[in-house]
Amino acid sequence: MRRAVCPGSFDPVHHGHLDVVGRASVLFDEVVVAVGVNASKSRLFGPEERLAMLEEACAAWDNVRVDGFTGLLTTYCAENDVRAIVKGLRGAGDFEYELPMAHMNSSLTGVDTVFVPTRPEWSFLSSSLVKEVAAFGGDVSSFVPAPVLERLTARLTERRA
Ligand code: COD
Repeated sequence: MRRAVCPGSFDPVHHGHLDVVGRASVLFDEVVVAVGVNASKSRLFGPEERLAMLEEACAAWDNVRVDGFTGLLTTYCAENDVRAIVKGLRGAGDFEYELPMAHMNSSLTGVDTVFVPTRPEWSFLSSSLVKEVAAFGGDVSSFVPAPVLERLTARLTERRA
């Protein structure tokens, strides 16, 4: 069984993330979308909410499941027999950011990272931009699944109240 992990904060999940998950599901027998903590980012949604949004968004793929993790990604990979970490690369900036993490993860436990180029149509997309645009009333409906849009709108309305 070739099991891979697509890790991220997914705060919230958007179509760029999902495109990478779908392509990973073709390359590997099983894909775990692992919701972790990026200590350098502030969050809009709690872990349970991010998991719920991903479960809904990934339901159509038979070989994709969603899980949460805390601590090191490499520990999660070792404990769950994960052979590869799959990451999407939007451009040179992502490569500069991701390469040291890939080397660090490999040097810790030997787990390899597979990079896939993001689709051009999603290459500008990030959860941070989606949140910023939505917070100022911009239309982000083409960037996130409909249930995510609903939760995002509700959360931002709560925050404004
Ligand atoms: N199109 C396609 N793919 C995309 C796009 C896009 N537009 N945007 C992002 N992605 C992909 C990238 O591969 C990205 O890595 C992934 O989706 C997740 O993105 P985010 O922004 O949700 O997630 P991050 O970068 O905040 O997640 C970072 C982790 C939580 C994976 C990382 O911090 C981590 O591994 N933390 C655990 C602690 C750890 O092990 N630290 C040591 C690292 S060496």
